[in-house]
Formats: sequence, structure tokens, C-alpha cells
Amino acid sequence: MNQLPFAFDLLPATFIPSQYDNHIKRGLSSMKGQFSEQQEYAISLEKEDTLLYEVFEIKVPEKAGELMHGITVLHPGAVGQEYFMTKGHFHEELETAEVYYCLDGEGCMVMETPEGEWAVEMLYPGRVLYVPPRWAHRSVNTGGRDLVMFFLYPANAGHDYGTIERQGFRKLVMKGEDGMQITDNPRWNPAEKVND
Ligand code: S6P
Ligand code: ZN
Repeated sequence: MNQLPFAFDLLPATFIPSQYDNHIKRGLSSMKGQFSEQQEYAISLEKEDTLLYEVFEIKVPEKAGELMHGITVLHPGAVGQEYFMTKGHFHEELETAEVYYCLDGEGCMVMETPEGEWAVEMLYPGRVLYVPPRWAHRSVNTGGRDLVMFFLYPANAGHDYGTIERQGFRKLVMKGEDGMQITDNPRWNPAEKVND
């Protein structure tokens, strides 16, 4: 099937696309094992499966040449001292990139490669972020309101969530005395976890 041209509105009042195909909602329960303060996580989850983020996806055929795009709305909050964040993933087709454009809120993108490089880039309204091929990515809301991002990536990229679910990211973004701080993830140990 060939995609026909289309257009939609994305207005600052809500930044919710005027039309979309999928509305994905992810709550605390989908982040098992990801937050570093596991007891805090268990206590929060027992109270409520709090909604962490929503993705409004505009679907196109999942083949090379097409561009998947949409909006992620990451709500504010924290589990213990660790800010709300997305699951994070590598692209299944590792050699595919992604562009993010921050529309509202404050936060950052935590990134890393299988080769051991890592990076954290700040996100604020008007900020454009290029995530190169091979870089896993997770957004983090370090502010007090929704972090809203437009994203665009090759429609054949696919998502590898399993690697991050097993090994986490090398770096954590935590609440510090004077705002956010980046720390080593003490539980990051891919070799051990892969063989679990
Ligand atoms: C997809 C792109 C975004 C994320 C979204 C939620 O390649 O990076 O649409 O899917 O921000 O994050 P996650 O890690 O749960 O897919
Ligand atoms: Zn992605």
C-alpha cells in the first residue's frame, strides 16, 4: 500500500495532533525493574498504576522510505529521587536515526551505544535533538509540567525494548540538591543480566 499525502494540525494549546492512529499510554507497571529505587517503585505501584507518558502516533506503512512521526507527552513526577522517564529503546534496525523537536516542558534525552559511548542532551521548547543511528534513547522529564516532543524516524526502524529492560541505561537522571544530576547506574551490568 502506498501512503497518500496527508496533513494535520499541531497547535500549542494542547500539542495533541488533530488526528492520530494510535494513542499509547504507559504507566508505572510497564517500567518494572527500570527505576533505581525499587522499594519506592513497588510502594507507588501498589497505590496506583500512575500514567507516566502518552504517545500519539501517526501511522504510515512500516517500510524504508516512509517516516513515522508523532508526539510524546511525558508527565512530571518521580519515583523516589528518579524523574519520570520513558522505557527507552534501541531501534531494531540499529542503523536508523531519529529527530526530536521539543515543544514544551523541560527535560533531557539519555543516550548510549552498544560500544559504550553515552550522552545526555537537554530538551526545552524549541530544542531540536538528533539521535544518530546505534544510539538507544530515553527521555526524562526534569520539570514541573508535561514534556512534549515531536519525533520523526524511519518507518522500518522497529523497536528493541528487551536490551534496555535487561540491562538498563548506563546513566540515571536524578533529583539533586540544585536540580537534576546525572549519576552512574549501579545496576548496569549487561553481561550478568543477559545470562539471567
Ligand atoms: C520511537 C520514538 C518515540 C518513543 C516514545 C516513547 O522510535 O523514540 O516515539 O517511542 O517517546 O518511548 P518508548 O521508549 O516507550 O518507545
Ligand atoms: Zn526511537
